[in-house]
Amino acid sequence: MQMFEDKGLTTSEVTQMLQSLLADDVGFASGRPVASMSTEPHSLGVEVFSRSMEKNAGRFHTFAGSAKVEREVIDMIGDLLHLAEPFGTTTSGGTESNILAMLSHREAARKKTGMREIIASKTVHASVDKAAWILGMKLVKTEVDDQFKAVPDAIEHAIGPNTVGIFATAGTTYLGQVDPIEEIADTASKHRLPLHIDAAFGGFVIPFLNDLGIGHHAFDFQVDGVTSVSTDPHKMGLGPIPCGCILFRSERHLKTVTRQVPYLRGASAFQPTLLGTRPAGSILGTWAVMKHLGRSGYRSIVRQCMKRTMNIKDRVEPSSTLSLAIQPVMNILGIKTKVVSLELATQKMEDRGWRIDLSPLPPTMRIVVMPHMTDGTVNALLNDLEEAAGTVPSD
Ligand code: 0PR
Repeated sequence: MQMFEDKGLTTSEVTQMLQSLLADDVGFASGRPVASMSTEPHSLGVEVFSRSMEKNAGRFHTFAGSAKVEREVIDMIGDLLHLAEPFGTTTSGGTESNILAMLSHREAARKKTGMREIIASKTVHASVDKAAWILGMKLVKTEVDDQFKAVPDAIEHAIGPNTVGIFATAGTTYLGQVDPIEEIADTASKHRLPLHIDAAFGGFVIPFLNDLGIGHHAFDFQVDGVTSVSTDPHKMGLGPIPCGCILFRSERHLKTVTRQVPYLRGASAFQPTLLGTRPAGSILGTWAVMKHLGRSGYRSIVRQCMKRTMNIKDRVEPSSTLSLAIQPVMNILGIKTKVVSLELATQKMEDRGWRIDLSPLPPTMRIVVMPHMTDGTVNALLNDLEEAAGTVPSD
């Protein structure tokens, strides 16, 4: 059988085939993905996106209305992250944002010769390694403390003649930890280095934790010395995939990542993104979701996720077979096993249909309490976790 046949199939044949192929997907509605940082996008965003499929955000000269909407998304996120006049762009997600941030560090230090270096703690997301690899730069990784936070002194100590920038994280992938941004920013300012904050996950969580009095984290443009911040509407922003965003404090930084496309006109001619053709629909969907939910909508979503996070904590802490790596800072938990190996417990959970990550730093099962996790899911998850962690292997 040819893979790409000459004669096309009917729409209903195609739909049926696709349905059977997709039977292996574990959708959010099942409640089973419990380590994902994305979730079921808000229905309004899905509706807007599905009506905007033809719109190309790489062609803002043609889609000038979509360009205005992107501007409003940037301005809303700027407002959320304490930057009155943001310079930035939406992106395809946290990876592209980190590549752009590192590119801006490299380009701002063009005069430096030799292998340019970026400093970040070892809890930085894998996309930062990818960025250094792509950009031909060296990522110098520093130690973390016993709470898995970056150590400012270690960062300062790692600064050398080839250092061109620093990365820190607000909401680490591993444990949802927030690095000591203020102290790192002091170091960055002292050494006149740009500082990027990866708030891919935390950007749509921390401001609301602060509002709710659950956290007190200064992590964004409120902190002098922070030069760029990235956050992803397609994670806790409930926007449709793909939608990330990076903001720079000054136009100078945005310019360093902007290229001219000579054959395009007007708004399309200057592109600060890695991608050319890119969906405007997910940007429009994100705009709609942000407008519809408002800050109060996100606050209640974060409150709900934190309530469920604390329910998990309250059951894990007294357990004789499970323990927590750290006290949860946001809606992410790292769970350790006391009796059976982590690998075995994780495998047992996978066998039961759960989609859990085995996280290396520290070795834990990683749970992200996203809005698609209901009280029922949390309860079922914990029942299975207790069982999976409670049986000693008989060998
Ligand atoms: N920065 C941080 C702090 C992140 O956690 C992530 C994604 C990124 C950047 C990259 O974002 P994009 O994926 O949008 O490019 N973190 C998780 C990841 O490593 C998200 C995740 C984790 C998704 C587990 C699914 C999953 O099962 O992909």
